[in-house]
Amino acid sequence: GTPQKHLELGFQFEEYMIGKAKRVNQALDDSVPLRHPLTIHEAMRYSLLAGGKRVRPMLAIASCELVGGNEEIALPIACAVEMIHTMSLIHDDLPCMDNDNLRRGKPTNHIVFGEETAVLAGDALLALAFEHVAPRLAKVVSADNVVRAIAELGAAVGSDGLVAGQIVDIKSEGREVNLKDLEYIHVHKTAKLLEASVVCGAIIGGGNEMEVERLRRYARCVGLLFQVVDDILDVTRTSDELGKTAGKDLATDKATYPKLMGIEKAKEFADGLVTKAKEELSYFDETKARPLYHLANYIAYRQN
Ligand code: GRG
Repeated sequence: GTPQKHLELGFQFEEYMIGKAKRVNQALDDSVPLRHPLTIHEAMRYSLLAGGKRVRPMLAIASCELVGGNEEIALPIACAVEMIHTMSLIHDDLPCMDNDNLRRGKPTNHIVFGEETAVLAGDALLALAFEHVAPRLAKVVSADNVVRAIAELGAAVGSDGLVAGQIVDIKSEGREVNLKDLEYIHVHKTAKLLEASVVCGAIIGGGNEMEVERLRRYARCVGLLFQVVDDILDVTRTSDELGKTAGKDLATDKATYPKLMGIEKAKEFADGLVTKAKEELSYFDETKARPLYHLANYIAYRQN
């Protein structure tokens, strides 16, 4: 079906997203009270509350709701994945990594607070993610499922997850990157945490093995899709802005999908991924699966 069809059925995706984002932002705000030592908590709050899209929390909540859970029980895991995401952005922006001055339209953490504090703010947010989630989950699900969710989160971060993607990305700088390398980087840097968000949501919501597995496959497609679309947007955005046919990425060394397969093939690849993601959802009740269906569309057709 088309997005319109779902709207006709009375589901307002934008309202859904705005409502969830509000709830998540409030919970994140509460999760790091300003206290001694002031600098570190200011630095953590600065990046955590800098206004990201909150895609990962929304995936966690929607997945939890799909298998029978609710927003309330998904909130701790929703916060945890955003804390992890934020810390990865802080570290990614550091001078020793990407050396970026701007993030989410604001000066990066190390620009505002200095490098030492930015490193520590990232470390503290990573630790907080686990500290925050464990006791709260233990109140609503079995100890077994708490352990499963926490292991899933850990795996998404570590040397088979985000860190793997980042190290391969860094080490491939200045070298020729083929499609297989590029996919490895994106699956690890981006898809793993999206996958953990969805899977943890499903575990907390009480999903059975088959449901968790379907949702994992949905998330893998959406995760890769996220990056392919990002690459495409980089090209179209820049060429729109400059009124040129070639975008920024085509001019730099960084490997991207449009660069390696051409813009048309990259768009076809993205279409295939969104179709596959939706196929995984077809196993679930159509009405209940609407938020995840729309989230896949949102990721596929977003403009930023
Ligand atoms: C995780 C221990 C640990 C260290 C960090 C730096 C690093 C290792 C990994 C890099 C991970 C990274 C920056 C991946 C890119 C992820 C990505 C797609 C970011 C953009 O996400 P959006 O569009 O951003 O959801 P907003 O700002 O909306 O939240």
